[in-house]
Amino acid sequence: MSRIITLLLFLLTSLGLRAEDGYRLWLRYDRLAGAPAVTTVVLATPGGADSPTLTAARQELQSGLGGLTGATPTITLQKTGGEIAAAGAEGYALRTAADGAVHISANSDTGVLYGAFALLRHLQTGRSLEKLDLTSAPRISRRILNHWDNLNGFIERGYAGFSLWQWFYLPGIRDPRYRDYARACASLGLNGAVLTNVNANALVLTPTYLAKVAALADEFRPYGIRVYLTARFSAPLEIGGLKTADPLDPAVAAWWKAKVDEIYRHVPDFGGFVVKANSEGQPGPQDYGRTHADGANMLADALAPHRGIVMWRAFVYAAENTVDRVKQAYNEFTPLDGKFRPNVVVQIKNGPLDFMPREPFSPLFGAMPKTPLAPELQLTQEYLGMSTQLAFLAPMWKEVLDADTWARREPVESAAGRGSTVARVADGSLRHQPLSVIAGVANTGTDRNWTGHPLAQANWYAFGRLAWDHTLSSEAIADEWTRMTFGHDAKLVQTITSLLLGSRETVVNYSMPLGLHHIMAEGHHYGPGPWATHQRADWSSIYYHQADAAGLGAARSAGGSNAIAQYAPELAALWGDPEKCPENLLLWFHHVAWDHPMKSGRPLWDELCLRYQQGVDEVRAMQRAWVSLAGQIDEPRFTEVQARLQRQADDAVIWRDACLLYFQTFSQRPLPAGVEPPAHDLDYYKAIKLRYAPGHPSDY
Ligand code: GCW
Repeated sequence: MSRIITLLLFLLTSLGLRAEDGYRLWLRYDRLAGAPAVTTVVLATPGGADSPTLTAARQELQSGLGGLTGATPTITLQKTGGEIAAAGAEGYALRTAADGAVHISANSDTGVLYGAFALLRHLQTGRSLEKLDLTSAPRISRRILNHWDNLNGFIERGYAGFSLWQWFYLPGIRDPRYRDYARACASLGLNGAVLTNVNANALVLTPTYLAKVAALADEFRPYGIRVYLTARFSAPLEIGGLKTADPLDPAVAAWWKAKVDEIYRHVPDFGGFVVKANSEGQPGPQDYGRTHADGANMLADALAPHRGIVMWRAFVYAAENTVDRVKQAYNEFTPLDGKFRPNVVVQIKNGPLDFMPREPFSPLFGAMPKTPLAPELQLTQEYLGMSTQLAFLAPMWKEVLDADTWARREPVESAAGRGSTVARVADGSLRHQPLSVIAGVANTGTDRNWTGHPLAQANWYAFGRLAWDHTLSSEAIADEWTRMTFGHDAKLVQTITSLLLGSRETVVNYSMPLGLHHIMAEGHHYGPGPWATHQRADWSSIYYHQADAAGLGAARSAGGSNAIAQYAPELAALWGDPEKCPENLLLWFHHVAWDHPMKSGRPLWDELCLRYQQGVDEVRAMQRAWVSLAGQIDEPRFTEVQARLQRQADDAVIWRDACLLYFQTFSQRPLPAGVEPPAHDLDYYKAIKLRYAPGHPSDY
């Protein structure tokens, strides 16, 4: 047996397929056939002086160019002649000089570091250096990963192991992985990390932990990454000895001011706070009859002298509120527009509900013109199969970022609203707002390959690239990532990119097609649970699908909850009419009769069944596509993806059968031709209890 393995390893090695464990992510610097020689690289900054960031850039270029081209380049430092136009504070210019030297110039050391990674990416993706002349600058200034990591190492909704932050061993013992994390982030231009869960623990603000936070900040600083923390609103009570956390109480404001000053003594470039307040049991200003603005402004005033910011989350809804849950954030936040300090950003999940496989964009993006708004995206696939299933999320994020809010420009232009995309709201260009933020809930953990599913690395990559430049296409991002992570063979690139690009829609099809949402199993959120009822109506699936004998879907147009009215009139007119509403959002906005004719000519019920079947068929096609790459991918990654796709196929069948059998109790219609009959009855699926699923604090 072992002889066979040795032989196999020998064969693979001789084919150039070294065993991969995924640790290197997309920063693989193996020799690339045909890579152009780069003998000299000139790094140019205004000061021309060395720094830890330039050292990091040099080290990366030495190992990267050395590995890719087989020759270590000479790297020199220089002063720039003047400001590099269009590079801004963090951008870079890449240029090949007549003598063949590559110049990386920037207005800051971090810009040079980003330029170094861009040069490496250029080579890794097989592009030529001839006449290279490009300038690139980020469109959004704070590009931040949000880690929902607890101090005990558990990651809420984390499916790739435990927290990367080894709190017990810090500050003295520093895992080399911190540096590799920082390299990966910097390679994409990510410049911030919120270290702690939004369900916050005040302990991280105590001196013992601040020393640990400072150690992580020191590790990340050369890579241009600032640390941020989550602020537990009741911290003055829990660690400050105060009797209240009322934001309008001067003693509370003074406590936070002193605490913030203390943080900056530990971390001089601390980024600021993220706050989840009065949401899902978290404390907040409303506990004292104050508003979100009162709470945010109090913290913002403490941070302002240090140029820190507050990212105040708009993910709020309350059990006792009987208004449609998807309307609640808008109702609470729009009256506060214009009432926040300039260093407050309101951080909004992409959709009005909660990271479902498909939601319309949150109407808040079009409704708070005086406030900087940050999209919060979720890399960790809480509702899209965790790290077990493949779902490449760039297409989902692009769908939101490119969506036109139709928010009026000021002054109103002729084509009022046209072009007021979520991306332009986020990057501040629509209203010339200086502060811009984008946040992504990280999918990283201690798994050797960082993200559990080897292909989920692509979501980290895509988030970083879109945070830098939201105009990049999903196709371009998938192509880059595949070449850097797997190689350049045309069939391989074609196969993997199409797998990636179709995968999110496939998950939609077999789990929540046609605008269905929130019908997953309770607690861990993995797998179907359309029957789920909870003592909280807004945590029950039936609250969202509203299935009955007449039809299916949430009634949110004028005759229903009228959530549609939170959108611009142009959108409300489109989405509010079941005849015009895009079918992929139909059941989000409308309760539709089972026999409602769909665009295909089929009644809703048949269409629904066939979508679920299509999702299953697509996963099977993904499996076949992957298997067709046998021999072209190193064995560890090949086998791991293959196994996960098999699990995904099995789980897709469960989604289809469970949902169709359940909805059939209302529709009373037979499965149309082309849909495989379920292997079990409904009770079987209802009885499935997944125990100890990862990422969820309690059993299930
Ligand atoms: O969807 C919910 C998740 C919670 C999460 C919350 C939030 C961090 O199930 O685990 O808490 O969203 O975004 O605050």
